[in-house]
Amino acid sequence: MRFPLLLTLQASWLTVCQATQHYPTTWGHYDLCKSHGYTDEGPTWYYMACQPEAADMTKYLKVFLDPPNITCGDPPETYCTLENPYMCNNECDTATEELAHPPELMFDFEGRNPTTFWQSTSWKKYPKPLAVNITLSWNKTIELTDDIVITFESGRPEQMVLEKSLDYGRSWQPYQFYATDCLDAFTMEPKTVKDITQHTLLDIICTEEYSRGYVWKNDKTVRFEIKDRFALFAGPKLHNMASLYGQLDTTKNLRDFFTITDLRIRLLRPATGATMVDENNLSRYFYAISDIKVHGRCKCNLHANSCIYDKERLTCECEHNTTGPDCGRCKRNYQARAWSAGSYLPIPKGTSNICDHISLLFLQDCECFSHSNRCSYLEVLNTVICVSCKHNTRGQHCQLCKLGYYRNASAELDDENVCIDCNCNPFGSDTDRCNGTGYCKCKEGATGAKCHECLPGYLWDNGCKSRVCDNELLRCQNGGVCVNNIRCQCPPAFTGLLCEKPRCENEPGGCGGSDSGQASLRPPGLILLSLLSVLGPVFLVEICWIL
Ligand SMILES: [Ca+2]
Repeated sequence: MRFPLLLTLQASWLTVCQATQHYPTTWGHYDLCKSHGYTDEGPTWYYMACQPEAADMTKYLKVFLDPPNITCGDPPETYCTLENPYMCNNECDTATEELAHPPELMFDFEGRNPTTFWQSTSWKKYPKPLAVNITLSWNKTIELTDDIVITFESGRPEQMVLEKSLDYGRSWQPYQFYATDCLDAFTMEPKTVKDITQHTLLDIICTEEYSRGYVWKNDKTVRFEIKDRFALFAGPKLHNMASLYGQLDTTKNLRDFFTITDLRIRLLRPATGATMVDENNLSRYFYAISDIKVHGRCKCNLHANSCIYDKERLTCECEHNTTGPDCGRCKRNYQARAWSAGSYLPIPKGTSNICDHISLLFLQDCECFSHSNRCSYLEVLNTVICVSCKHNTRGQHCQLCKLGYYRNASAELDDENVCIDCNCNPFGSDTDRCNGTGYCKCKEGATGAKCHECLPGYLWDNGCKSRVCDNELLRCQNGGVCVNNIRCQCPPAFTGLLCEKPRCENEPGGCGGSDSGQASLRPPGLILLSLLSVLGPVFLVEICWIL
């Protein structure tokens, strides 16, 4: 069963090889996202940078006019020609299909005679400007691949701006200014695309090339020259696309320059011919556009070779484990490394920069020093962390000690005993945490590594208290009286901090003598108990030892 499958795979690989040979080898065609191949371990995929083919993008746009009622024909109007004010046979009427000029006619199939075109109302409100914005929206990032060509049915406008948006119409930047007199209209020096160099490619110019009046009646088009700009890098006949692709790859500004989500044609002043505006015949002045050409391709960040139009929306068919309308992020569980766009380089197949499954990352980065065998992927940080660290460890790699534990300097990181309990005395220390050498932070009066002892002048009572004695608590033993809470004034027969010791103990012969008689006053066990209640359990060991 396996053998025929391999043959099929091999056959398709051969087809792929043959297919790619049709294209020039000097620059990539980027039409394949992956192909089958073989390694010593068996069949495998090879991934390549890929992009959809360039296409006529006007099929996928939505057009908006501003003002919305600027299209002619409601009410019906008759227009005169610019050249001859007495030739008035151009009728516009939205109610009659043959006489209507809706915006769609800018994008229908051309080649018919007569042409079909959109037309505006005439300049009835002169001298108020006749301004129209025509917005073309794709709701998708598009990379332009050819000149934008606008064909006017009437005279070309005397002032116009072509603008682009890269953020779905939120902000706009000019692409090019067009005027019969650039200085007068936009206070810009007139230039042509020929004045642009590699270094000034991103400069926005004003051109007078496309605004000459009716003398050039056959000049009907207004262009935005994409190919001339490409040629600055790729040579006059675009024979060196590798150079262009290399530039596009490395210069984000350049790439963005040719990328749009929307275009806006701002018609600011219609053609008026060589003369002054004839106020008695304003129906000579209007805009009419028969065709708009926009060629480009879906921007898929070199992660897709096709783009589908579904439910009036363009979407890249993402490969390389990417997703999103522009393949702009890695698919869930494929974020083993940060997303990046594919690259045209090296020519001819580029680099796919595919998104890897995070299990690959797990293998590489799930290092928990034997304190855990489980990792989890944190999308926000694009990193892998150990889960459920044991042996009182914590941290991304279980390389730190839990709070309340400190690092055992003599143990390796993967030792079960790498973290030691701080064991801070809960009464004597501020927190249960200690420093790197096991020392706890003590409260006032307490001391010792674990804060389990008292400084001189302090007495242990669930922590170190500055008072030595207290009459209410009757700390002073055997009838002693507490003086200013700092010392016990003992009756003559007793001594010690709390008068707990019969004085006879210090005398020669001890308390065995008949004159001492102190032992009968309190049984030693009772003394011990009271002592314990004062000194706390910390001294228990020493006391037991004394006993
Ligand atoms: Ca048309």
